[in-house]
Amino acid sequence: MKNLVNLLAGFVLVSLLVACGDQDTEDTSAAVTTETAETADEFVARANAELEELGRETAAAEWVRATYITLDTAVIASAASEKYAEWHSGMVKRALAYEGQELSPSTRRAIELLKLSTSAPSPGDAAKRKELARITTDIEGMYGAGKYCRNENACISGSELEQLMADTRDYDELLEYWVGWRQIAVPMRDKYARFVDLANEGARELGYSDLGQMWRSKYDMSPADFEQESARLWDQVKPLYDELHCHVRAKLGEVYGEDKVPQSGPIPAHLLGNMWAQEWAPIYDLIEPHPGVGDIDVDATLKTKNYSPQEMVRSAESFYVSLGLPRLPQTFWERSQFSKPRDREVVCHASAWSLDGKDDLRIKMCIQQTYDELRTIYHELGHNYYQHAYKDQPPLFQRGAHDGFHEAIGDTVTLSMTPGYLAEVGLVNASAEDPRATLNRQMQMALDSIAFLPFGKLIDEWRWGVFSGQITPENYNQAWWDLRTKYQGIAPPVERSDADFDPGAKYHIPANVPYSRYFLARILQFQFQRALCEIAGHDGDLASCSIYGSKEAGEKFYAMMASGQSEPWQDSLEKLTGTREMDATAIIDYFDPLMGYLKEQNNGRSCGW
Ligand code: X8Z
Ligand code: ZN
Repeated sequence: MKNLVNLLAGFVLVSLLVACGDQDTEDTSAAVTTETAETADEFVARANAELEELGRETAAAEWVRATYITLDTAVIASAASEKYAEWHSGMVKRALAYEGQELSPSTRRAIELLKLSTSAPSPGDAAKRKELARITTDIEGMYGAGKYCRNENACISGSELEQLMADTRDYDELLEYWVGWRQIAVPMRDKYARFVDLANEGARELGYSDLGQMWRSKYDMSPADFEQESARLWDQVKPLYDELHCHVRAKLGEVYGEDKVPQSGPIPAHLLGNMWAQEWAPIYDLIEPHPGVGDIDVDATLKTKNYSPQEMVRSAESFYVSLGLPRLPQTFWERSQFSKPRDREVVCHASAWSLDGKDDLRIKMCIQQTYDELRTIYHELGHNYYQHAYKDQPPLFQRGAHDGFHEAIGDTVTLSMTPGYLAEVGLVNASAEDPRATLNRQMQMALDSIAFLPFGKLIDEWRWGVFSGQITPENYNQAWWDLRTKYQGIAPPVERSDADFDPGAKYHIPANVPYSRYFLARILQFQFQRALCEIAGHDGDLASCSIYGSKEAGEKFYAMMASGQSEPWQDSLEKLTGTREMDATAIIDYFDPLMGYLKEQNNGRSCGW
């Protein structure tokens, strides 16, 4: 539900509707006059009631669309999105009547969140609203149905290509998949440019200078402060990334040859085990510090024991249950999409949904039998448990404290998937404590957590530039690669042109899901973990802590989730961690042993690009 602010990323925010009966925007002024008879509190109560109903309807349309991509479901989903947009525009206009009035903090917050409750605000003009709804539906569908076809009879879907990028070690074959997948995005470019114009117009009507400024306004601080805050966090973690980059580049140089991986420049973007070079754990086998020491090969167990998708999801659920959280409802098991259907196009990119803001929780994935996928399941259930925890909040507060919190719940839980935990649940063989095994595990985790950080940072930096007009359609691709090289130290393996639209080959761009949330989550998850491990009474270093089975930790974690977005995120963070600031010291401490190793390995190498 690209148009509902949180929808996609995992939670269908849901909300809404209706009815104030009229779907006619032309009568806004009359409506304002009538509605001002409502007090602000009554207005917020009505917004919540309408949001609940409209959200249910929108979520149903979005679910059907995402699990069955056809021309008809595009009509249904864009009609639902248009209806929500119309309601949203009307309500935000009515809310203007309360500006300048003395309101309770909760009412003021609810009105502010109402304004922010879309990631693509529509212009008031009905024709433009319709056009925007259709474009957003279409481009997400283009992504979901995207394939690379070697010839008419040999097409490979996006999720299959992702797996091939993880498993293949042949330079040219990887290049073929990498280039092939990016073909799907070429036809999105003009549509995306139009989307930017329309959504910017909508954002301006709401009083923001552009959509980027609106997105940066969601964090209980000024948009300028948010920009600084994310720059500050990046500066904190950059030294970790630089060491990892240097070492991985050296190893890839050994594997592919220094002619292919020059040791003083950026790494070719297709060699890192991931279609977008965003997480590198699939190439762990090339980087493993102590080959074969300690069993962390969960992939092998999943395959040998032939885990079904349901069993993988049960394993994740059991973790949350061990914290004292409830089992997922029966309907979750009946209504979720765990596997890629054979007979129709779907959006495979993983997401977690609350269809009714209550108990109708679901995930939508195309689960494969890998450790990567298992971790994604734990991630998605983090969203579902958050949704479950805040279901008694009014709909306008049924979201994460900020969107990075929503992403961080499941990510935090994956930090507890220690070798001890994995052995306890039969996913690896128990192994004796060995510092070499600890280092191996740290490397495997860093290839995900640390490698991801610059990617997490740059996606929205690109969009901020696009929305502000600093980056124009002719420069979309060049600006994308400038940022990819600046932050990640990677480069396209073949020449790209302005006709290409490589950002469109990454799900969150066509689906219009803001991305800073993932960057923040990768930092917050370690802060959460540090606090939870203390509550769980762990002693020893943070990396060896698993909160599996700790009801005390579960209770505190769940209590934070239950607040939803009813209070500034700083308050929620303080209740759990004792601090009001996001801070990267926990992730830095966590990887301290690995950093020692990397510095040693990089000694004498010339790092940087
Ligand atoms: O999109 C996701 C989740 C759904 S919220 C699977 N993630 C980002 C991505 O895949 O790009 C999780 C990690 C980052
Ligand atoms: Zn997520």
